[in-house]
Amino acid sequence: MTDISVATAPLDVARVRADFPILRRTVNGHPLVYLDSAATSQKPQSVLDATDAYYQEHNANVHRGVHTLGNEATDVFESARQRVARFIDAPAEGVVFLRNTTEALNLVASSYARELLSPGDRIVLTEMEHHSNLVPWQLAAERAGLTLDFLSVHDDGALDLSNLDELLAPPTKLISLSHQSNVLGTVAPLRDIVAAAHQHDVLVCVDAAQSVPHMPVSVRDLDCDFLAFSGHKMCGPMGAGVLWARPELLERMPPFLGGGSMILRVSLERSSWSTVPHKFEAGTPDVGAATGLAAACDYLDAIGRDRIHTHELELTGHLLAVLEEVDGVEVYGPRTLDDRGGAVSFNVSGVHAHDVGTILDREGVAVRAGHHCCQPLMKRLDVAATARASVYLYNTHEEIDALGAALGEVRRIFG
Ligand code: 7TS
Repeated sequence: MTDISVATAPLDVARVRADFPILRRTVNGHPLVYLDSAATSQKPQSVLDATDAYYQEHNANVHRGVHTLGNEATDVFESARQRVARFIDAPAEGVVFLRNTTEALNLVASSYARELLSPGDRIVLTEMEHHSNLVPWQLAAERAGLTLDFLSVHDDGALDLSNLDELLAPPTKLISLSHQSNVLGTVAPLRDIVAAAHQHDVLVCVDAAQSVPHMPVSVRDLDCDFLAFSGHKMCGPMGAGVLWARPELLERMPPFLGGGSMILRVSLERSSWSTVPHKFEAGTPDVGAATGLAAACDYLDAIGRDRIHTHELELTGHLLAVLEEVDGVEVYGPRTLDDRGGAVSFNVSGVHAHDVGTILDREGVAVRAGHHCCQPLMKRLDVAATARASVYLYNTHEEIDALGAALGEVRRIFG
């Protein structure tokens, strides 16, 4: 298993920051304060180097060559698969390389829900899902005659589990939910939900886009059936996403895309499929991105995910305190650190979130503003949009103070 042992010394942020070239730049005459890692993280030099080294030293297409480079590229790609599996403490044959979380969830919705479920079967989601964990299920439901139902969200941002057993009863076949909300930061009590779901023979699909980068996540421990995440949110390059699924489920699922690399035999009339997980990897994969993702796993584990998580919670506590001090700021989501991570949404009264984001940018502070691909959650919160600050291992307490000062500027401009 990967080194996710309990961290002892605090994280050395200055050393971490030195690993990220982009953090040296300025924005609008100010040092960059990057508080948008929930959208995508920045990349350390070791990840950039690993991707470069792949192209400079090994580049060839995979799974087809008899030549040396082809074999090296295949080794690099397959060892990246092993590395990612270790990172999430899961069997490697369940790791499918895709582009991102969105593609991974579409694969489950298309090849499992649409193909293997029956009309009338139910899928349960929550009110706080990213569109990536909602729209694919809507498409599958429409095409296969499935129904959707939803866990709701309490005013404090926690999931309302009071009717969980009712929702997991027949005809429910699968529940899919985010481990950590990208808007509210809420962390779902997944172990309890998985245990309850399995008692009802309901499969669990976890959208781990906002958890795998930030805390130790063990598939074996969670005991989930599907887990999706994006390499670009965990210091890896864009273009490498992961679906982990129980291999026996992947065996039963028909292919998602057809083409090269995913077949065993092809005649003009019909084809048979390659083994799992290759059956789901049609066409030339992004080997460079997979290599970078493996380097990102090394990078995060060398620091220690417990240590990263602790650092982020300290920053989040500071962030919540700073936001509370600014006049007219409303924070959405849990106020305590017990069940939350470092994505914090807020609004400044009387100021549109986009204006907040634009003024913060003038001060060099990057936050996201909008509906965060969670329009149903915006409706639940009764807001059109929010501003969102999200922290990662390279952020400092001084940067949180810089956000506070820049919000003071927002207040000054809008009186
Ligand atoms: N699920 C969650 C919980 C997410 O936060 C995101 C991206 C996705 C799925 C989709 O990830 P992708 O890599 O396939 O695009 N979230 C955000 C965000 O909060 N701001 O920009 C992207």
